[in-house]
Amino acid sequence: MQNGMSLKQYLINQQRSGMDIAADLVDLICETAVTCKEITARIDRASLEGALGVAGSENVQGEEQKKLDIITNDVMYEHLSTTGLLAGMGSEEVDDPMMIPNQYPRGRYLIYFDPLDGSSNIDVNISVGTIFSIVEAPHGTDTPSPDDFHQSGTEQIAAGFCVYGPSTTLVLTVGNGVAMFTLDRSVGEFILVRDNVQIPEDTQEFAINMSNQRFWEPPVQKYIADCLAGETGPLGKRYNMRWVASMVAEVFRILTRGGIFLYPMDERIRDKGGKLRLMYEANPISFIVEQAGGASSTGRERIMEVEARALHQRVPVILGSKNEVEKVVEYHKGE
Ligand code: P6P
Repeated sequence: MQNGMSLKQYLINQQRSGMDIAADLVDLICETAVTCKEITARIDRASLEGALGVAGSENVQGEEQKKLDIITNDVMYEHLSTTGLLAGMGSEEVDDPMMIPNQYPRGRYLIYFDPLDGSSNIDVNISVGTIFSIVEAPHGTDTPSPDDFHQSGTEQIAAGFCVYGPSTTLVLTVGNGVAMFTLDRSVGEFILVRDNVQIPEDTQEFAINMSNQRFWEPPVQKYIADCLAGETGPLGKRYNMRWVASMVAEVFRILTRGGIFLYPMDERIRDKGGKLRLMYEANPISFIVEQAGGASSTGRERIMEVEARALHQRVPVILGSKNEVEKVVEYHKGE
């Protein structure tokens, strides 16, 4: 570990610098990091233990669940339930909010998570990740109602994701910038590798699933067409494209070198509100992106201000380099 700062040391320093981070929140973030360490170990062994492939079930979205979707969800629920720090949990993989078993004490936070984002990539060995978002349970309850889980993105007090790639790296914000911690497997600690991460305000790289082009709304169709027009087009510059089909991998790249990620409204899923989920994908990622100087919008409103009405609510997502996101918002104003 040498001189590397651990995750807990970073959080203690945040407290010392005057950030209002309660001791039980520090503990919850550290315990969530422990689940990420177990998940990375399960992923490493998955092909050796017959844990790849489909589970034979569907999630609330009607999406086929992978065995690792279930395994990682159970890792997080079972570990975090015992901490005495939570009043409840919401997971992409479970239809209803999850309560804390009676044999364990309860705490004052709610956590939302996508335990394995990008799991369609797991069988082909492409980066996946865990996304989490933490809010205080409303009116201090430790027996939250389903409506108590409907918290807007601005209520978040911490958010993060762990990308399981060539390295296992945790990205975290507690509302005072964004930091990155790489797992040092030799000591089993997440070690600070970057602090005060800033997304470049401009970019020439977009990430979108082009195969859906014919289903997009006109503003996104026009924006992407203008990107593809290159130097002689309306945007006057050549664009590159990336699409990993794993949001955490796209966002990690954007945090590192800039870019814009779009999963826009699609005519096929308009009745569902979009593809990506607000509570445990769009909101936590938006908190991180905004804390890194970027922007995150549905195209028509700031994602973190979208009214939360359901645990598995879905939204269009356009996020990344601030000036590029603002361009796409302007295309929507012109519609
Ligand atoms: P598509 C993964 O399933 C996910 O939720 C995001 O991580 C990713 O950006 C998107 O869906 C990929 O969608 O249509 O390319 O499979």
